[in-house]
Amino acid sequence: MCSRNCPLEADVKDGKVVRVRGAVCPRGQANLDLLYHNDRILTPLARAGGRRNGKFMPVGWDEALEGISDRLKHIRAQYGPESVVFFAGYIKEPRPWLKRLAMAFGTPNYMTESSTCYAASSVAARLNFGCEKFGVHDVGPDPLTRTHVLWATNPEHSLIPTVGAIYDRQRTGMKLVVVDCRKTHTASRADLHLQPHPGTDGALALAVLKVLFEGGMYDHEFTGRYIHGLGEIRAHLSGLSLAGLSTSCGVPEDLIISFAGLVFGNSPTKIQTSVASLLHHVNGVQTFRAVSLISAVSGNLDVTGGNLLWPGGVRLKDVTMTERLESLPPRVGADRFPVWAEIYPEAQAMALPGQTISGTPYPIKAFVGIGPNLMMWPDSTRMARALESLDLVVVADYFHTPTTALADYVLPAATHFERTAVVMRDDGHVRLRQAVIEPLGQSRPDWQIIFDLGHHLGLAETFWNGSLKAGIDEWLSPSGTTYEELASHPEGLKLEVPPNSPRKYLRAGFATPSGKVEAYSTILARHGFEPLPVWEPEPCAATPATPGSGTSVTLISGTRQPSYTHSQGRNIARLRSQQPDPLVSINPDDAAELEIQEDSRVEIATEKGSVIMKARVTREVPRGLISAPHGWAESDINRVLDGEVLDPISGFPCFKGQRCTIRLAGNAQQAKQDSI
Ligand SMILES: Nc1nc2c(c(=O)[nH]1)N[C@H]1C(S)=C(S)[C@@H](COP(=O)(O)OP(=O)(O)OC[C@H]3O[C@@H](n4cnc5c(=O)[nH]c(N)nc54)[C@H](O)[C@@H]3O)O[C@H]1N2
Ligand SMILES: Nc1nc2c(c(=O)[nH]1)N[C@H]1C(S)=C(S)[C@@H](COP(=O)(O)OP(=O)(O)OC[C@H]3O[C@@H](n4cnc5c(=O)[nH]c(N)nc54)[C@H](O)[C@@H]3O)O[C@H]1N2
Ligand code: SF4
Ligand SMILES: [Mo]
Repeated sequence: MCSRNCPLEADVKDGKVVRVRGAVCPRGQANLDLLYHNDRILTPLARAGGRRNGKFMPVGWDEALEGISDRLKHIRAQYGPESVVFFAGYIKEPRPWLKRLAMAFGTPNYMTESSTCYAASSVAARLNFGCEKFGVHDVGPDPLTRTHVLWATNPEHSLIPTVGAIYDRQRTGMKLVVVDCRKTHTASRADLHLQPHPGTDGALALAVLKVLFEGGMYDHEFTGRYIHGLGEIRAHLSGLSLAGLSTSCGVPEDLIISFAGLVFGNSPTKIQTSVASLLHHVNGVQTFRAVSLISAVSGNLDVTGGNLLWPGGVRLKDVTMTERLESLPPRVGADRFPVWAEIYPEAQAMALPGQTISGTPYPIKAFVGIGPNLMMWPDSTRMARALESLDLVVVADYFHTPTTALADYVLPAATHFERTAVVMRDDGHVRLRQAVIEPLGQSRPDWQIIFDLGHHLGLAETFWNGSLKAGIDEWLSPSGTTYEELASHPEGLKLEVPPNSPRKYLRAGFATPSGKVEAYSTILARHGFEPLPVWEPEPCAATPATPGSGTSVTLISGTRQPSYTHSQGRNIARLRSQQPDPLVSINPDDAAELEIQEDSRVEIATEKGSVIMKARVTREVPRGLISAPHGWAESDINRVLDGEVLDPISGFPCFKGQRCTIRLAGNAQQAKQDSI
């Protein structure tokens, strides 16, 4: 049900799944409620009557696919193929096929939810180390790890199956450090909790680097031989004062010094970072670069028990036709985010609403989305307006959502029980997860929707004439296995992958332009950005709210909720009963000043809009900070966020750290006045 792809066992009787075993989290335990939910969309739908009025009529697949492909061809002829966007939401499985469709159709505008998730960490890892991942893969401590750092990630809610191992290791002597601007349950169990203001982790990381260098706590040989820009970064750090950095991030100096001492003195140290919170900032890429340099400087990069760099996984053939990108017009966002465009082979979806509404640098006319959710975008009202303005919107989903309401065609997607996919792990474990039942109603797997669309667009051969098996075989061709072989090994196979051995750089250096770890990024310099991982306060989060200043606070949005995946699951009673309402966390002292109590209805507002949530009064958040969940259709926090506050390097939005006001909501205020 989420991208961890935990193995489950399904008992099937008379074509019906009757029981699921092995689910390790609340969402997994609700699998059957999803599969057999009464509200599932089970036939293709076409908009009926007026424009975007939310009314639909059932149509046959052929009619839907012909209608969609005719309009796509027409739009391509009139405005050029680049005016068509193919988008995938959180779901990962259909992505290679969808990108292939976009490239074969002729548009560079394939984009995904990765425009807000993970990809900016990959951009930072490429800039620093020339590799795809740092700190976000291979989660949890290794057996040799002595200090484990959870940096802006809260696995108790976001990586539930992995958290037990962390506490087990802590019990046997491993030190746990949590860097989180909230005092989470995990933070309260940590040996050290550093609590920076949101968006100031870059200042904290520079402070740690300063202490490491100036205290002689660094790997002299590695830094001397393998860091490009060593002199420049050391000079930059010398010019900063520890006291100043400590004030900027709000972490006391003695804690910063203890942290640096553990990182170096209690090695190997492994840093596990968020793929989201650290990067949901205007300074996200530079922050991530500074954080990951701590590993390189302290002698923990690419060592066992520290941060081994990802050596690459199962060998696969690129079936996405990504090489075509070079000959196609520039992608959405390429002009604004040239570093992203150079490193990450997708369009930047955060630039989509602006370009759609303005029509510059070129018009966008159609959007075909596999599980898209307009509430993913900051300033989601603007994203809704953008979709409304298009000539064609197609959405494949399980359920009706605020996004399907704006669609011309809604296509019924089959769930993971009803579709076959290859599931792979970084260590080379590969399994074919076969459909266990036929798709309900007329629903179809996403891959099939994409292959079928390809067929109707005259690309049948490109899509193996509809054969998933042939597509998977081509994809797997360099891997040493086939669809058939996987099908006969339901438990999966362990394929040969490059070994995750330490110090891989000894052979050929790092795959950066200089061949070294780039503290001074030659790629950033070439694009006119500051090449050192400097920290600058975010324009939206320059200062924490002054205690007692009334209603103006800093907002972090989207900390994960254990029972839900993003916007999903609110319609599943079993999950809804666990988390019935959107709860915004507020410090008791702030709450008292604003006469907000537990469960009070409160209004969170900016000039973009406002939402109502229920208050959760808790010391988990410090004064001046509130934390609100995302993905609630009636209380969509992204309505209040500014969609143009973006990291100039990655295009990632500032979901954490924008300013807003909070107060008792209208009728709660009225009730209070009435009772006076
Ligand atoms: N149950 C559940 N699990 C999920 C998901 C889900 O929707 N539901 N989504 C999955 C996805 S796609 C993702 S990206 C991951 C994300 O999961 P995580 O990486 O764990 O991210 P978050 O829960 O957003 O935030 C983690 C912590 O970061 C802190 N934080 C916020 N801003 C800052 C900051 O500026 N600095 C610091 N130091 N801390 C900060 C928050 O207080 C929070 O406790 O979760 C995945 N797991
Ligand atoms: N304010 C704020 N906003 C955020 C974040 C935040 O922390 N704060 N986090 C960002 C991050 S890290 C992420 S990953 C995104 C989340 O990205 P979203 O794309 O918003 O994620 P979901 O809401 O999980 O899924 C979107 C839709 O996909 C549908 N769906 C699920 N599975 C399938 C499937 O197999 N096939 C099809 N066709 N549809 C399917 C669901 O029903 C849902 O309607 O949100 C981002 N937005
Ligand atoms: S973590 Fe939970 S929702 Fe995700 S795959 Fe595992 S059981 Fe399913
Ligand atoms: Mo994410």
